Amino acid sequence: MTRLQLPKDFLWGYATASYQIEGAPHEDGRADSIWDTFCRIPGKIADGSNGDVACDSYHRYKEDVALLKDVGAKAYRFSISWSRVIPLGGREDPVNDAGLQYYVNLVNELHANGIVPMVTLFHWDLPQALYNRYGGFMNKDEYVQDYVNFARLMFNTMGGKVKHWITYNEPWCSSILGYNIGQFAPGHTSDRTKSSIGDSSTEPWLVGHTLLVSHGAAVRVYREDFKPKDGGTIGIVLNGDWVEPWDLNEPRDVEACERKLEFSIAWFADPIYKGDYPASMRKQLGERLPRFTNNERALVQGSNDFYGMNHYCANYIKHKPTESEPEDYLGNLEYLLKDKDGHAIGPETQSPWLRPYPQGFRKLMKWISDRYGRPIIYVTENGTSLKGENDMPMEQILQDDFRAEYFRNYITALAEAVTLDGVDCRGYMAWSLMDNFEWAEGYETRFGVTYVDYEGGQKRYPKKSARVIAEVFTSFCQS
Ligand code: PNW
Repeated sequence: MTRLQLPKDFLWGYATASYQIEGAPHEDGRADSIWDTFCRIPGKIADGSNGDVACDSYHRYKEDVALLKDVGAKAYRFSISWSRVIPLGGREDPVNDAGLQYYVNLVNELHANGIVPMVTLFHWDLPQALYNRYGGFMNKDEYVQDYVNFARLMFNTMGGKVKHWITYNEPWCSSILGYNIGQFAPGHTSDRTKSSIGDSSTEPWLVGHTLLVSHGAAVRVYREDFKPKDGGTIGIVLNGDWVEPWDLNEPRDVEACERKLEFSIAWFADPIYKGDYPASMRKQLGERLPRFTNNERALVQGSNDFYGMNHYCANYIKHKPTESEPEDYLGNLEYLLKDKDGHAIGPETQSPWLRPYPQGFRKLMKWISDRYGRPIIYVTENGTSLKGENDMPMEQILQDDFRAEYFRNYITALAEAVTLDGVDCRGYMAWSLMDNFEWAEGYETRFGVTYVDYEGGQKRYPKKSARVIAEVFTSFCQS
């Protein structure tokens, strides 16, 4: 039997995002993002909460870094709050040096502790001012210039110290959850019971296009003006769950599986690696799916130095025998938690969409690797919530065997993909370093390997899973 192995210098660690952990929304000149305003709308966040305090990382970043060191992390993926560094967001708007300094301090603290920073420029918190000014992502020409200006500011400020850049976290979520379902900021949807504005049949595809083009434009700036001297790498992070047919013997379910992967992953990855949207999307969406101009294609195609992969779970997929609805974003199919025989894909967690299925991780890594010519992959998120965790006493929370097993199984699946399938994976960031603001789920759902005591002054207590992750990587990474 081949021994499962990961490279000795494999970059493993933890991920977080600005709005989920920082708090301090009005300190040192930060202005609102679309998440600050979204949280103020009654009914949008499960427990009525917001990111006003969160993990208080704006004041406790040194504790965060000490925690990372404590749990043996080699790397830390965090994101920039755009409205902290350019409060009004735009290319003519003033830069906020105090906000910028926070990230410089964080990066310095990471380096002082031997931890590699991985920076996500955008993890969903668009400056509210840009949404008000021209509709944010819906105005491609304005938005691309403002995003590139923001990206350039960050490259300029930290390019010497940051060698791993991510343009976007999960553009699928910004497009579909933000502009189709309306579950995430800014909450656009055709469903008038949820929002007075939005067109689910057209807006998500326009938003996705804007995000892709702006990603490509920022990568070009990095490659032309920074990469030659700074020598770093840059890529986008895409989310994607694995899929299994609801009925293995139904070819239309098998076909629908591929279509589901195309509508969620290839929507963004095909333009980047192949130069255009997948044929299945063009077929279903027609002219609602934008077309790349020659200039846009030149920006987008080939724009990934690495593929950033967020992955959590899997679903069963059942084809729909009827014509697709205009609001459909899945590829005219149903995704289900049980197959034809009533067998569940995985155990329940606190997140309705998340059922662990570790073998799906290995399969998806291979699918990405095969489809895109064996790119360098960084797993930029992977993790789980735990059913009822928030209601448990603290001693029980710290003994999170379910999460520890999840990580053991998923990291083993990763080692299989690398050792047995030849997938070129260079790093892995678990989601998340600590419990934090889980978007529309508020604080009821915890994803951390560290317990955060929100009532007791945001104190942090490592859970068992933090120790297990270190053990698992230590055993795979010895050569
Ligand atoms: C990711 N879904 O998002 C995000 O990048 C993180 O910020 C987040 O905290 C983490 O996963 C855990 O949820 C997702 O509904 C959020 O399918 C929701 C979904 C997928 C990904």
